[in-house]
Amino acid sequence: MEKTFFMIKPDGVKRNLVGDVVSRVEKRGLTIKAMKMLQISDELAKKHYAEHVDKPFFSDLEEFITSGPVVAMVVEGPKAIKTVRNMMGATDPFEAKPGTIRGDYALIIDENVVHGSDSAESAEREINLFFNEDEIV
Ligand code: RTP
Ligand code: MG
Repeated sequence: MEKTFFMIKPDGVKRNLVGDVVSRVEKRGLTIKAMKMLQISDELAKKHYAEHVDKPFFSDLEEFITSGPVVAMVVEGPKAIKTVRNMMGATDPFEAKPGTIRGDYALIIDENVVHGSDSAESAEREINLFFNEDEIV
């Protein structure tokens, strides 16, 4: 069993996709171990996307990810990190295959509905950034 951090971004919440995205995770057979809605601060955005702070797109990314509430989750299952990444589809929705979340619900890279940890190290770091131990069931 493996845990990953998964998040519905502000565009997904605004577009009322929370139920559908959560349903996909549940129907796949993954287990939701923690879930909460929150608004990401500039400080948390810089920590969460630490690997991107020096990239040219970071200011747009920060503005977007702090623009409204998100739904953050800890998701568990066999190979959960890669499984969730596969369910998300490619970063650029134009490249994302139909049947993936981004391939079904998004058009542009700046608003791609979901985030998922990309490695075991990221998963541990991101889970600890968003959740206290006692919030994970
Ligand atoms: P995420 O972290 O949000 O799950 O997305 P990801 O792993 O698929 O992609 P990543 O490389 O980590 O990029 C984080 C977010 O930054 C935006 N981005 N824009 N304009 C660009 O070239 C560019 N590259 C990345 C995307 O919104 C991406 O989700
Ligand atoms: Mg990423």
